[in-house]
Amino acid sequence: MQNPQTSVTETLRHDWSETEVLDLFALPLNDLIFQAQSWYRQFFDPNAIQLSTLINIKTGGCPEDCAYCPQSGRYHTGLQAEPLMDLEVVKTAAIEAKQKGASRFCMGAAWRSPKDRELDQVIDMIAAVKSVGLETCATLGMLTANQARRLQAAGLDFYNHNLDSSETFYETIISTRAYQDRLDTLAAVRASGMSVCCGGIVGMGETPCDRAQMLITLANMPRHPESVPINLLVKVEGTPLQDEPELDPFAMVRMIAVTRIMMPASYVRLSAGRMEMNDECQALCFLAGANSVFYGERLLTTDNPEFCRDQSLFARLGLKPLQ
Ligand code: SAM
Ligand code: DTB
Ligand code: SF4
Repeated sequence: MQNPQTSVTETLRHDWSETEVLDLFALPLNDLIFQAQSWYRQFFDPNAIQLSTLINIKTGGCPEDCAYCPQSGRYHTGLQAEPLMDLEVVKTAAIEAKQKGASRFCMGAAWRSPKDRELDQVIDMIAAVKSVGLETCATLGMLTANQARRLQAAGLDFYNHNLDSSETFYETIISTRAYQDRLDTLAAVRASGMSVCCGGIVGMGETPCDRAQMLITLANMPRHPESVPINLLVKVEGTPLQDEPELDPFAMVRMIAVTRIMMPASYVRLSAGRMEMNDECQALCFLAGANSVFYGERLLTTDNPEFCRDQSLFARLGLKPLQ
């Protein structure tokens, strides 16, 4: 745990260079994990894990062309588009998530950006989820400053909006909006007073330089995102990235470790892709400093480990869910 004499803000860095970060990526794995653990233990109980349950409140039919995403209306993934979910269905799912031990409930919508009328409905959902006693998070696409303020006023605790990759690689993955749009939404979220949840995806064909640049953009922000999800690409048939080669599992472990070193006081989430990882790989990710997962049988449109499988993994590793 951190020495109370030193303030957290003094310890955290916002001046990372690409060479420094690439050197971290290139360390022998044992040295990298030792550094990550050393930072991790200054800020967190290393045996506690934060659990967020996801729900897809609006499925498919999205106008954007994100090459990884099964919810883009442009690809033929066999996904049936659905309208915005009823409030009662969301509340029932939140009650189940709470009973199963989640501390946060994250609502995702396949939108480029929400219309104000849609935001009204999400605001009702935020109140319902809060009444269950869960932290709230939403990921609804791009926001204006005013929309961010409205969500904050409604009690939304976190807003998730990922950078996904480096600025240069991003342009090869999404053509319907620019990296700067992402940064603008993140700035609006930060200015509103909500906590920021922002990370990316590995395994899309990016280089270690792209991974380093994405982490530098995050860590060199005036404040680190409170939550950093690291997703392993889920290769969905019908998306342009369906045939991407398998990523070396150790590349995921390294990405988690470097994220932990650069943003030591943030929650680092081992996010999408756990269905493709064995228990040993997940344990290595926790050793590298991941202290959060998506918990529940579905992510947005794809499978995630079942509740009981995760409960047994946490018990075998001695990990205690945070409340
Ligand atoms: N439509 C909103 C947006 O894009 O901002 C919110 C939902 S979107 C599905 C949220 C994030 O999920 C994406 O930014 C991406 O990081 C992640 N994601 C989507 N499809 C994925 C996949 N196949 N594998 C891994 N992560 C994925
Ligand atoms: C995040 O970083 N990962 C989540 C969440 N934020 C919204 C989404 C993962 C989606 C995986 C593919 C799917 O299930 O559609
Ligand atoms: Fe739409 Fe979000 Fe999927 Fe992109 S990631 S296609 S914006 S749902």
